[in-house]
Amino acid sequence: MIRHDWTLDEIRAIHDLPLMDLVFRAQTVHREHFGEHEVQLCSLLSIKTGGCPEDCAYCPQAARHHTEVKYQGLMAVPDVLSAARQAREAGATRFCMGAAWREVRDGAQFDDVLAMVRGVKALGMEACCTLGMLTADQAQRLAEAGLTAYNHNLDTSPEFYGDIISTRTYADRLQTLEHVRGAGIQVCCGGILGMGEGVDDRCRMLQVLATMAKHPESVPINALVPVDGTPLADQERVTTVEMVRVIATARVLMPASMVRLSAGRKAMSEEAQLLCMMAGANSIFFGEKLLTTANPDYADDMRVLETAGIRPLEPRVEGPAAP
Ligand code: SAM
Ligand code: DTB
Ligand code: SF4
Repeated sequence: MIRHDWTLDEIRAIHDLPLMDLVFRAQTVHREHFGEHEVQLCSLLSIKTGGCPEDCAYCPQAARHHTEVKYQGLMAVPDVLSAARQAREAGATRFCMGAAWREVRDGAQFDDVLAMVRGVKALGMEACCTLGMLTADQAQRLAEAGLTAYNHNLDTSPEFYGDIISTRTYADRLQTLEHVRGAGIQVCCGGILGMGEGVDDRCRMLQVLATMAKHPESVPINALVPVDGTPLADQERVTTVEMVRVIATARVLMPASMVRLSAGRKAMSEEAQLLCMMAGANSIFFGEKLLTTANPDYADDMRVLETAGIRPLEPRVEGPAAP
């Protein structure tokens, strides 16, 4: 049964269960909805990098943070599609394109992004974008281009949000998510752990997600990658158990959603990553880079999955099969 009325107390009680009970419960729910030992491999590409006017405290791409990220304007459509083709050959079934924009603006650049979406879909992959805020009309145009999902994270609880971002509000975020939903595009929405938030903030964020009229189909859980030059550069890393608790809780609350173990894997041991998968994570980003920061080696990832008997998810989207 999928519930949409979780209270904060209920969520906190699940989160705080003894770890064995929590992981057992999450595993049980996971097996009811995802029978196979499968993990979806997604590939991420930064199609426009750096120079962002927003002030997200975690982000190396904010212009006001002096980081090593180099500005790069919107990539050309053929270059993006050749990266997508390579990702498909390496086993990705979903290709996610990220742009360091505050919001989408209509014009030639957005038209290019629509062409990228059409091209990725034509390769037989799921297409996902994260481009900042969207209007209802822009969401509609992305839907018409065939976009599978739109990523727009809440990042944290409504209460802690103001400590992290001041240039746009929680309500702005929720509105973009409504536009995505309204256009019939799948919602990909999650957050980041390790920004100095409390356990209640983590549970509150999960509550906002799990009480939506329709749960996000995709819930990325990122561990903060602290980047020099950002205000969060010196944050302590989250522990494995903290990650596992949030992933397991997300799995219990949103049984049918893909829970994605997203940023931060590079700093996690293989065993820690496998524990996250046992707790309900069923997708990872693979490839040497996330948007601007490092990700584990491809060969290492494949070895870990293979030794654990975890299979990469087969493509499910119609379109030409991978060679
Ligand atoms: N500019 C768009 C936006 O913010 O909606 C899209 C790109 S933005 C980089 C996508 C997401 O990446 C953010 O919402 C945040 O959750 C995640 N992210 C960014 N920097 C991160 C970091 N240093 N560690 C973990 N996650 C991060
Ligand atoms: C998400 O939640 N995590 C991805 C994806 N959505 C776009 C991004 C992670 C970015 C990590 C920092 C970087 O590499 O710049
Ligand atoms: Fe800009 Fe997105 Fe980074 Fe915020 S997270 S600074 S909106 S690129």
